[in-house]
Amino acid sequence: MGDCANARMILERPQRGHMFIEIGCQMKKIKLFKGDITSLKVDAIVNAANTSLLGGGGVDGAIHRAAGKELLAECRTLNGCKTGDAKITKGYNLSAKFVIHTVGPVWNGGKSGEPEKLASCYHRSLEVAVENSAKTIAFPNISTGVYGYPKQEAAVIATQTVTSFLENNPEIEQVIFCVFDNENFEYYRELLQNN
Ligand code: AR6
Repeated sequence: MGDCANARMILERPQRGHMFIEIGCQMKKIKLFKGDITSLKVDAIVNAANTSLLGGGGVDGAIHRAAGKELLAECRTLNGCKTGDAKITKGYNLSAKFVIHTVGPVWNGGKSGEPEKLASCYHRSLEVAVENSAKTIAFPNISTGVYGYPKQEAAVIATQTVTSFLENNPEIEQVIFCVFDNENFEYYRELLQNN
């Protein structure tokens, strides 16, 4: 973990139910945002997809709806994606230039490599971002919806993996953790303030 001894939190005025929290970790490179990831103006948003990459519910459905049909057309050319890996497309009608599609593990009790696969999602997504010169990236809480990963354990893996990647890859300027529910919001706020 980096030197986040000076961590501080700035609560910005919530707008239309959205809330940004700025944490003084990693030279303020990490932010917490509560709301819809498709509303974010960043270089890349990450999609919690499935191995087909052909769309689904949850955040995947929201991203495909907001990006438009061209996103699905490009996804069809990618031949799917393995769990823990990530592939990139354009963002089409989104404000984000790119969508990085990653496939989280389905929770199966935790002894089937789920933590390593979830960490790999965050790590590979950031590697793909660097390869494509994306400097600002927003992540949803991968696997914590339909795939059933316990939210607190997932938040620990997400924050640790991103923090350690940022330590070694200064070209990434900002990572936004986009939470959608209060439970995840509280877990992330706690973790980001205390690390
Ligand atoms: N913006 C940000 N976060 C969202 C949004 C949104 N618009 N909508 C939902 N979330 P899930 P998974 C949060 O189920 O668990 C799909 O069908 C949601 O509250 O979207 O990785 C795929 O095609 C939760 O915290 O993804 C796969 O089949 C988080 O996003 C499967 O679901 C992830 O929930 C993947 O399951």
